[in-house]
Amino acid sequence: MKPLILFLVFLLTVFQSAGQDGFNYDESKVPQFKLTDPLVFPGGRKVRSVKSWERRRKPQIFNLFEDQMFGKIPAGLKITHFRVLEESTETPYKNAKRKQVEMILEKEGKELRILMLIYLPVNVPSAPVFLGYNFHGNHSVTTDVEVKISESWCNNNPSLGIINNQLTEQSRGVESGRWPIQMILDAGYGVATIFYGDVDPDRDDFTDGVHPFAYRENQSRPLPNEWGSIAAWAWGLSQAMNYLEKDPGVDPSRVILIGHSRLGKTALWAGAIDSRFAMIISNDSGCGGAALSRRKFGETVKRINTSFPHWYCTNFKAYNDNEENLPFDQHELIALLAPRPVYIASAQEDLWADPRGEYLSGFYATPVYHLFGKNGLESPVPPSVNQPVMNQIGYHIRTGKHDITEYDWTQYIQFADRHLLKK
Ligand code: GTR
Repeated sequence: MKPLILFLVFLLTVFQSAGQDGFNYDESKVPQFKLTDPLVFPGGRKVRSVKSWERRRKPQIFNLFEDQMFGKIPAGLKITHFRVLEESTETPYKNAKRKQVEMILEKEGKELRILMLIYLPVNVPSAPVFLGYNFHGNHSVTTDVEVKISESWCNNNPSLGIINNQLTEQSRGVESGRWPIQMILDAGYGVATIFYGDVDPDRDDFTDGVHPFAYRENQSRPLPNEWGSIAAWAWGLSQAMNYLEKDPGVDPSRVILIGHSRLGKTALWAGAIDSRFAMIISNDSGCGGAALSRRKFGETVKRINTSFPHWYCTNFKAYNDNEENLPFDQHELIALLAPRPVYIASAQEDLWADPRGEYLSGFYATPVYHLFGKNGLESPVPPSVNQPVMNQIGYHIRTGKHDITEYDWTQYIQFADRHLLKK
């Protein structure tokens, strides 16, 4: 009996030290690493002024992210028409106005149609707005029966009524817990959301969504340095901004990007490509989002490029098992957003997304915020759970799992009040 128990203990130890599925969740096994310094030019010269950051160093870092990770977005590709399909104050919410806007890209007889759902507080003449994608259709964020159902391809999810890759009536309201619309409106903010599959279905197929609209003759997928799906989704947010800038109910100088998980990765890149966004929120964005890649804690570059080969550009695959040779790390993605307020959030049980790595990105981006005279995440040690930090960079780690909750939204509203509310 005894040898058997010893053997089982041995097996358990081997299993635990390997980590679940062979991924590392043990802080003591995080490799030693040296980060690239956003404030040092490749030749070793230091960035000492906002001017030299803005004119020279920031474009260098941006170009590397574009060329090696997210892929170049084709210049000049734009939504050709915006159509307000309907607007009404008859909604399930108090003091609210709903608008549904169709964004159409028309080119050579082909069309891409993207639906945006907007709720605005009627008592605010020109409202700040949270803009973000949803995973399962605009109708999934609300019980409002007037909200249209997208016909775009969606990953099957029978428990949400998504079969044959089509959204259905059954998924109305299923994500309303993630979108506390009344609370957002009551705080004086609007909310605008789009089903991400309308811009590019989330699958490794470059014949659908927006990509084909930019192909040259005989091209059937992006070149190694051309846009993957995350860059395509980021493009869509800029297009939405083109509409919001013209909507009289919206204050375009106070549009806040928000995204959870892969859509948090998207929000960060969208903020980097488009300086019109006033604030950026990354909720549990993890690997390829806010988390430092060199820590190799939880999800890794290789794993993300294998499970989701279409998210980043082909060049990014050169860093599979090769994070130390990345010419940047994710702290520099945060630095690209400076001096705008940015909030990074983690969840305690979401080890896959490396909460500590998400915090450290904000910490290592902080010297760039200092250049602008702003405070970021000043301590090398993350705060305790449910103890938000709110400088120009905000951060919290809440109890619970990978999700976006009312607790998260409560902090985002407070952070937005602090930075964007007109006194
Ligand atoms: C996971 C992926 C993460 C995260 C997440 C999500 O499967 O590994 O990087 O993006 O999906 O978007 O929910």
